[in-house]
Amino acid sequence: EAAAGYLPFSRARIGPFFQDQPVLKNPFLEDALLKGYLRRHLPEEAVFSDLSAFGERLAKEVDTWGRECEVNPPRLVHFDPWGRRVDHIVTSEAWKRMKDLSAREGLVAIGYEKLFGEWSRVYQMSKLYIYSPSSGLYSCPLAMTDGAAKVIQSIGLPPVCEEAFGRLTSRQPERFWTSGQWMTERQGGSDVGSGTETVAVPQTDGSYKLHGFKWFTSATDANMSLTLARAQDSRGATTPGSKGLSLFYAEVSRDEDGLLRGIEVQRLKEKLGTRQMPTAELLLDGLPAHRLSEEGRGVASIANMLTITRIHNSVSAVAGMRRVVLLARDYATRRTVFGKLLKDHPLHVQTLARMEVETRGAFLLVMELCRLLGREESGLASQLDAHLLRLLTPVVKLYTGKQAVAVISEGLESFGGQGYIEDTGLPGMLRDAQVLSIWEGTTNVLSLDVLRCVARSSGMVLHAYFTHVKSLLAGASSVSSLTPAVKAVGGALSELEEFVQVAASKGPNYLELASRDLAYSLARIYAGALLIDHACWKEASPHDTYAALRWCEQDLCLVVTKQKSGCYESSTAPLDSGLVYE
Ligand code: UCC
Ligand code: FAD
Repeated sequence: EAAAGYLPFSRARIGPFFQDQPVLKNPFLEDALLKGYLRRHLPEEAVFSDLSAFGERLAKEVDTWGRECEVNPPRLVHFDPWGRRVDHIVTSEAWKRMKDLSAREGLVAIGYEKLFGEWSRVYQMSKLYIYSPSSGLYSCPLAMTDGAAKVIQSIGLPPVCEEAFGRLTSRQPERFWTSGQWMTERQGGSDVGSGTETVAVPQTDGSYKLHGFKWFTSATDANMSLTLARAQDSRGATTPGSKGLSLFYAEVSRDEDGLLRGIEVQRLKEKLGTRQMPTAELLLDGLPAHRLSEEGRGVASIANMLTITRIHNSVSAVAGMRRVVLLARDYATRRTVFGKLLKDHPLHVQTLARMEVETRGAFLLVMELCRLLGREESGLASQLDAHLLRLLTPVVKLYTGKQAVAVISEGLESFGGQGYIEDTGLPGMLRDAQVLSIWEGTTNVLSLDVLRCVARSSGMVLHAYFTHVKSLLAGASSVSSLTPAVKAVGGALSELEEFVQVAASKGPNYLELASRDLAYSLARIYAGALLIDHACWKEASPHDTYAALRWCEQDLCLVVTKQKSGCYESSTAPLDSGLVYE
């Protein structure tokens, strides 16, 4: 061609080379650890065939809907053409299809049908795990829907929301409802007790009308919501603080004129990520509602919802990590640099392997939560299981939320410059991950929740933790290939036990400063034990052993490493403050 006068890049020619894009294959079939975990614990043909078929559909069809949700984000129409206030949140066709799909696939229902007994939650969450990164953030309303169903069920299906429960857990698209979770007000999303200004005015029929301003309400196209407010007494007075909060159920409905009953949508938030989903500011102006909790028991009553949504959050975090690893490893088979494919550059593959190890540890943590939840809901949970579920829920949420950002950020880099290009769909993954450590309790707030549950259980949750990790390690004592990992986890566990005893005598300020590192240590040690345990399974592969060994090379008990530098002592707080405000 050169002889014939061919000039590459001349005029309209843009060069002959085009980079292959990474291809999403069936996310169930591609996930060795997920399949292994299920083969070990839930080897039901029905589960495998359902997840295989769903995975195929995700790769072939649904993933593009997810992208469509991002490209066509929701918008708010305040007024109709004739000036009437309508407050319509207009969502994309793809977002609506996600709702139908979620119902048909039973993404909430599976957890309540309990066809697989104590393993039903593992099945449900496995399905959500492969769905989440393709869901266009529909995973968010599903989390809140599941959480609302759990609350309603746990308070004994009161008649006023029996119908709602049926809808939240329905597989029929035309019946299926989603729920919101309106807790955050302008004065505080973490400090709900002081921050809630919404008042509930009692009506003569026993119901209430809510007046207040909800500052963050996600997936606001929901059919109902659970929310917190202060019930007024007969003199119109309310009780301040957390003790004045009650839990309310409200339906989102329109009157004969098409106007929202008791709600004005002030605006939709402009967000770093989660743009696929509407997040609104709502003025509640006489919203009809029913009180579900005893007066003053609002926070304790919504805690069941928090447990479920925090587990969903963890599932989504690990799902994001898994997805970026799947795409990155595919890309490494297509991209050639310095004369060979990326997959043949050991340093690149080492980077991918480190992401894989992080993902595996996080995955087993999340599945452990689902296992414990399933046991609790089937009435099989021992006291130890119940303690573990309470302790691990904040630990796993906070740990995986942070890990997701780190792993997905590394994942983007593995595509080079293309990882930064908007219409590859990759940057959205990082944006969406960033929220996972903020909503449903920030990292610090959840670290303090760990202290709360330790204190409220008089240390029993930690006792359960130590007992269980030791039993996992005991099962591996005869497996020589795992000896270094078992030693590392065992050593870290002893250090942690010692730390807990010393810290308890130091008082609350010391514990507060240690709480975040404590939570990280709890997560790393437990994940190490789970990786070891999984590698001991008779059908485990050598890769499972390798993953356990690699995980356990890191500082597993960083609370002790940090303690040695004295950074939790009372003298540190003014030093930190001085440094920050210099
Ligand atoms: O962000 C939100 C939605 C986002 C969209 C959905 C995403 C879902 C994932 C999707 C993935 C893609 S909704 C807003 C979420 N907001 C939060 O998470 C609030 C964060 N703040 C906290 O968690 C605080 O620690 C508070 C609000 C719980 C603190 O409240 P109090 O009242 O000051 O705390 P107290 O006094 O310590 O606790 C009051 C009661 C106690 O019960 P009793 O009185 O029986 O001892 C506590 O034991 O509540 C109980 N309690 C709990 N129980 C408090 N926290 C818990 C808990 N986590 N589990 C069980
Ligand atoms: P703050 O509490 O002001 O936190 C600021 C900083 O202070 C954080 O770093 C935090 O860790 C730290 N901090 C707070 N307390 C302590 C403490 N005691 N010790 C040490 N550090 C502390 N809420 C809903 O109710 N419903 C929704 O649907 C919803 N959707 C959301 C969607 C998006 C996209 C986002 C971003 C938020 C959403 N939220 C929703 C709100 C979210 O739950 C809150 O933003 C979150 O809980 C944090 O509360 P805050 O914004 O008041 O932050």
